[in-house]
Amino acid sequence: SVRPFTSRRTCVAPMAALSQDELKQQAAWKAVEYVKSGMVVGLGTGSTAAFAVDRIGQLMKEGTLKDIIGVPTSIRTYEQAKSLGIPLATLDEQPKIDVAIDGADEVDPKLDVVKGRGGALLREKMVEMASAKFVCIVDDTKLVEGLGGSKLAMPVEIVQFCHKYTLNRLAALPEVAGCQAKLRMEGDKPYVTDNSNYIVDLYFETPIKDSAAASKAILALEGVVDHGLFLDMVDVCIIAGKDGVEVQE
Ligand code: ABF
Repeated sequence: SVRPFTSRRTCVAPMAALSQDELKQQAAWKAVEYVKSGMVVGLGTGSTAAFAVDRIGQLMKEGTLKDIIGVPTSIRTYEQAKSLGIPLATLDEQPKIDVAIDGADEVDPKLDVVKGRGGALLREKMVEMASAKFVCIVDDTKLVEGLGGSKLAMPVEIVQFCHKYTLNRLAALPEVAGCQAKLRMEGDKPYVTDNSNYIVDLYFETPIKDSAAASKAILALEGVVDHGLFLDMVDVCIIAGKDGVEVQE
């Protein structure tokens, strides 16, 4: 189902020559304004989301935020949130999330996004689909005209069983024609996700023509668990750039 999309844009003041990390922090802190005491909060993964998790921990410590329950999207985030003293739950225990905050690898003008270069796409998608509001936070280097357009990876999580077979079938899909499919490695071994699966990274020369068709075709392959196309999922996108922080919803 397609979520309603409105185009309110808010820009806050320009920020003098901030580093990319400072921009990520600006976006993250702005996103944490959506978190209110008593909420169940989806906690994203990656360097941008980590700033949001830190901020939530800090506001809880100060007493500004109370009775927060965090639902982490990766083991990494679980450990970060635990070290900050944020009470945690799983989706089994808290199936309804008020707001989720997470980064992305690419954002297109419709606010469709590619996620999962950090390897946490499956848990991220489960948590963000369960959220009443998904707030996506990026610096403006993540903006693309079309998904796949950054020439960086679009990840697909697959089961380990006969992964070469699945990789070849992925590469042969007409919906992603022309892409290069590569098994993600960590040293000389395949990268293993938190769910004990592998990742195939798809690289595109030109943006994906029809991302909804690509999403459907990829998901229909046996052996595929999920992919990094997050379509019609973002409710609010916070983009930090040298001209300020822009909120799109
Ligand atoms: C998560 O972290 C992922 O979905 C995405 O792959 C990555 C973005 O990382 P970073 O914020 O470090 O650029 O949000």
